[in-house]
Amino acid sequence: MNKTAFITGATSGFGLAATRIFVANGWKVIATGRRADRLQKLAAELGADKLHAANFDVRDEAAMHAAITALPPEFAQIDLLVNNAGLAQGTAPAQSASLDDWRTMIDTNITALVTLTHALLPTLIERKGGIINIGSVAGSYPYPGGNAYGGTKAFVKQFSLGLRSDLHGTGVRVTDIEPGMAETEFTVVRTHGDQAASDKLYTGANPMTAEDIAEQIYHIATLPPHLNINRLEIMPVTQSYAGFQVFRG
Ligand code: NDP
Ligand code: 8X3
Repeated sequence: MNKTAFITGATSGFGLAATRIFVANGWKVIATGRRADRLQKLAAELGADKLHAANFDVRDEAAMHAAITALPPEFAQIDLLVNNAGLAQGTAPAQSASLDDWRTMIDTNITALVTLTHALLPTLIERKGGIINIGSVAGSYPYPGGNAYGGTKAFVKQFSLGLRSDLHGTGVRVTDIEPGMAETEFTVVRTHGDQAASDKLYTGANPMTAEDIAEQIYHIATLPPHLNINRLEIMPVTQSYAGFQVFRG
């Protein structure tokens, strides 16, 4: 086992939990995020021979390319890209949502994801590697206030399926994991720092954990090479569908 994973958004939530699982199973991980202090702590915990900390904002294309160019040779042969860095901003209806929030989600969840994928595709093809994108149930099912966030995750789903098509015959696997409710820092970020709102959402709901999703990422990455899970939609048992709404004026 001498495989390397490039995991974006490894300072928190799914990306952090996945980094720990991959390293525990003998992988090397390039862990990315903006919070350098967290990445340094993680490198100290897991070992600099196992974890390379790449500290950049995924929306900064020049910084992204510089981080890739600066990879030490022992981390440069990438077998797996986990496009996990992402966020929701706001829960307001479209008519009162912040355009800045929408642009942040599009820049992070779409533009950065395709930019990084484009940069790493040659290596992934050479290594017959894999791409695991983190979509969301919000990309398939609309809900009030989901507007642009759901739109970005619908893009991730369709882009993932399109990559499958284009990578036909290369041996590269592509999966879109589409989680429902999981307790991470996601809702604190979405509410611009409202920990009480986050606690209220998750309390008593028995949501998924970061580890639940990280285990799925690892499982998919280590399936026999002739298998490809195209999409994995996964929810806590406590979450389901609510149907259509009708307005009577
Ligand atoms: P967290 O907020 O806990 O983690 C998000 C990660 O993304 C952090 O490591 C953060 O790092 C990174 N990130 C965000 N913006 C940037 C940026 N501009 N540049 C670099 N890194 C960035 O949330 P989750 O773990 O829950 O979210 C991970 C993914 O899962 C996201 O794509 C989210 O949309 C998706 N998702 C989450 C669900 C949930 O219920 N939690 C359900 C379905 C999908 P840093 O801030 O240090 O830069
Ligand atoms: C996050 C899940 O249901 O909050 O992608 O949109 S949800």
